Amino acid sequence: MGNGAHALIQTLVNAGVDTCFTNPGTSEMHFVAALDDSDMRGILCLFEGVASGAADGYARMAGKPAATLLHLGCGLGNALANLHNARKARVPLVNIIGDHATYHVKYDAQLQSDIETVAKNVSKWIKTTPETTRLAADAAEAVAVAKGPPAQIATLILPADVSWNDGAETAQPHAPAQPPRASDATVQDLAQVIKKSGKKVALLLGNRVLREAGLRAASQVTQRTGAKLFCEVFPTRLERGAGLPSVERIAYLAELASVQLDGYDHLVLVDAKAPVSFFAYPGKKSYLVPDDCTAHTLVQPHEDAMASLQALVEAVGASGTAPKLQAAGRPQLPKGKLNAAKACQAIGALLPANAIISDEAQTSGIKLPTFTAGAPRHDLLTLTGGAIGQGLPVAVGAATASPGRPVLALVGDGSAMYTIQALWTIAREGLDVTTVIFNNRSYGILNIELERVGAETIGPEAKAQLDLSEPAIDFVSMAQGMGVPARRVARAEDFSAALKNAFESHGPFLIDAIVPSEYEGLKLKALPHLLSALGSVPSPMAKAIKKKIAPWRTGRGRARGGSG
Ligand SMILES: Cc1ncc(C[n+]2csc(CCOP(=O)(O)OP(=O)(O)O)c2C)c(N)n1
Ligand SMILES: [Mg+2]
Repeated sequence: MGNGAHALIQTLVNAGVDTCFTNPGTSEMHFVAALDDSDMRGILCLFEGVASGAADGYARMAGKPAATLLHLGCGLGNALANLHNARKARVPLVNIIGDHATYHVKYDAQLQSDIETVAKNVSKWIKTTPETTRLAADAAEAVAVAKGPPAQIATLILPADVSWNDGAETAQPHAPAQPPRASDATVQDLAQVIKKSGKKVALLLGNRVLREAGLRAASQVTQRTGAKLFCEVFPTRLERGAGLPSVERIAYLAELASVQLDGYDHLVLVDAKAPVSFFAYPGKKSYLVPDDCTAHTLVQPHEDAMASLQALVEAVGASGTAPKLQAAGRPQLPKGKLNAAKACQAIGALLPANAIISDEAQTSGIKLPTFTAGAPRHDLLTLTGGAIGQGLPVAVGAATASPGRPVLALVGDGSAMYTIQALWTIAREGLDVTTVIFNNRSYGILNIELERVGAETIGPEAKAQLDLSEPAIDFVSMAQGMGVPARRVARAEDFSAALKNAFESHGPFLIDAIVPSEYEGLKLKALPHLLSALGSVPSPMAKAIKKKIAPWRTGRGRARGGSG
């Protein structure tokens, strides 16, 4: 029998949780001390939001939880935005939060706070272990709950004396869950809906069916029945590229999403929620399923999503149908003054096989789906919960979980500044992460939003809240200061050369890409008017306008902006 911390770590490792993103303090010192004796890998992050985002990225790629180690309520609070993103990503994650010793709580010492209340926002399963003998069992339960289904965040609060006292025994992992698949009645009903002739049907794919097996199965259904394939706006992990079925993402801008969904009689949700607008806007719709369209749910969160989709394939008679696969094809290398679209073009031209893209490029990534559609197959990880500062931490976790796979983090300059400390962890761990900062010296998306919400006057003080140009942020110095080699580029040829180099050499590199904002001047002024017009013009005209705003073809790419 050892102390609580040893038993806790051994229990986590036994249950497959062998990676912990840490930012410890005094109350976690026994956990830290016990790492040396264990098979747990501790990875230090210099801000809790990096640790939580990294655990999210890890889970997306490893398909199993990592742990975070955080310091009391304040440390957990700092981790919250990326825990929120992880909750929306529906990934498994185990928080270990150190707390004061049980007998110390009553003194209301400086760091004393209500940890459970902080955790409640992101975690349904929260337990403060009151004594050492119960710690290992609680840890085993935390991992089982986190794995689900549904996958979720479990938070184990660990008083310091529970951690340092002896008397703990390691607990065995729970048996893996055996989730049921959707009922036969549901599957048969939906098969009838999809096959009903004369009705327009679309499938909206989400979360667990966006990997190869799910995409192939869904494509079999649509190839057999003529239904349309969409996927949710911000997927947790989407496999895409040459040789895989391509799927059109629902647009971030609600007005464009409405055009995409216009005319469908039935929307079949496969592990996805019915689409809603990111925000409410005066006079605009929040719920984006058209009024005369019926939404149907194939699979519940606690059920087996893949098995349910497979049952649907059989029920519509598509078992023998070949899925439609994306052909290989890359764009030319761009030339001249760099802009965001050209950077995306270069990425499409140079992306290595088996890459993982952590996409927080915001407005600068609008052309990314088109230019990478026929690139070698890759995984795309996106900003699931809209809380920015996630792209770099997710890249840390994805690279940790996937040694041997190149990771590309695409990050807006504004977003990068929330969790820039991630670069230090990337350097320290020697992770193969290439970072592109889209340095448009602006909260570009918010310029669009400011026009879009119908603000009456936009004065210099308002504009200053969205402007990052003075002083200009020097990402090269910051990267170098944290051990990441870096280069600033303003021409397309230099961007391509830097990117090629970064892909060819293992390890971290950062490109500070100086680009203009995608939406400026007349284009910015015109956008809200065009978007408003979409709701009141005939459908073919709306589709034509959407093509102008988002010119890439259905099925090859999609319209998307950022997280507003
Ligand atoms: C935690 C959090 N804080 C603030 C915001 C509001 N917000 C959304 S996008 C954005 C600016 C993004 O700027 P950048 O990353 O430079 O991308 P750009 O819009 O310039 O393409 C902000 C501040 C948010 N979504 N989440
Ligand atoms: Mg920006």
